[in-house]
Amino acid sequence: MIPKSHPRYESLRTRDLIVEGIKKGITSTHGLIAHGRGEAFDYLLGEKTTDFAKKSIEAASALLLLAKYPVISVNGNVAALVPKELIQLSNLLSCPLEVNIFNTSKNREIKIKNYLLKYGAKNVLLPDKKYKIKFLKSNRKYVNPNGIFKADVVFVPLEDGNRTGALIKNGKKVIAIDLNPLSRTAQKATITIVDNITRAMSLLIKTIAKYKKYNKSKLKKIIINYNNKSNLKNSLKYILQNLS
Ligand code: PTJ
Repeated sequence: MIPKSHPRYESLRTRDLIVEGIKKGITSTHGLIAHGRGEAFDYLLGEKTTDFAKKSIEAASALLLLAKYPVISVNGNVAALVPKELIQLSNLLSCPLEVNIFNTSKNREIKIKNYLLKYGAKNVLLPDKKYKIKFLKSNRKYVNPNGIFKADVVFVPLEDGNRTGALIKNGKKVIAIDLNPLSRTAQKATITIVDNITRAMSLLIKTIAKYKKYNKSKLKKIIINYNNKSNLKNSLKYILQNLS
């Protein structure tokens, strides 16, 4: 048990969640490396949600509310870190959660699904080998016909490289959470939230709950006034300032 008074409590707590995820069979061992990479960037960001990330969260909330068929993609790391928040988000948007993992394992896909169902998820989809998105070679190409296959907006919490670009080429809009503003996912997404998923999810949920009262034109204005490229540049400048 980590004492709450420990100066690195939050970091140690999230490390434990990833280790527990591996023990439960939902997180890949590669997830440890991914997590370490994220932690390094979080350190450079001062381990807090920046004003730039807040702007991205506002734009992402508007885009998710305007979407005709949004879908939340779930991998082994996010299932371990934020299971309750993923379910809250899917309930708020009345949209499915879809398991989509990079490190191929049918067993782990089923375990992630069951884990989310145990936490109260209503609709968890698994990939179907009969349905693929184009321009992608990895296991992530397999999708569910009632999920990512027909989605117009895909919410992609932290993950590796090239799927975001492929989803965009398949005509979808992508919202990504990634602590590394230089990653391919961050660079290719329609909206990139450069923040730790453990902080960003609750703010995203709160913002969507607030924006639910807004009309379409107000939501569209929020998106029009948002520029992902300059937001990414500002995140990098912020890191550089912290370094100097
Ligand atoms: O469960 P699977 O098989 O789908 O595998 C999932 C991982 C995450 C292991 C896989 O997608 C992978 O290898 O990812 P990468 O290439 O290591 O990339 C993960 C990205 O997420 C990196 O850019 C990290 O900086 C970022 N990241 C890691 N932890 C967090 C994060 N971003 C936000 N919040 C975090 N907590």
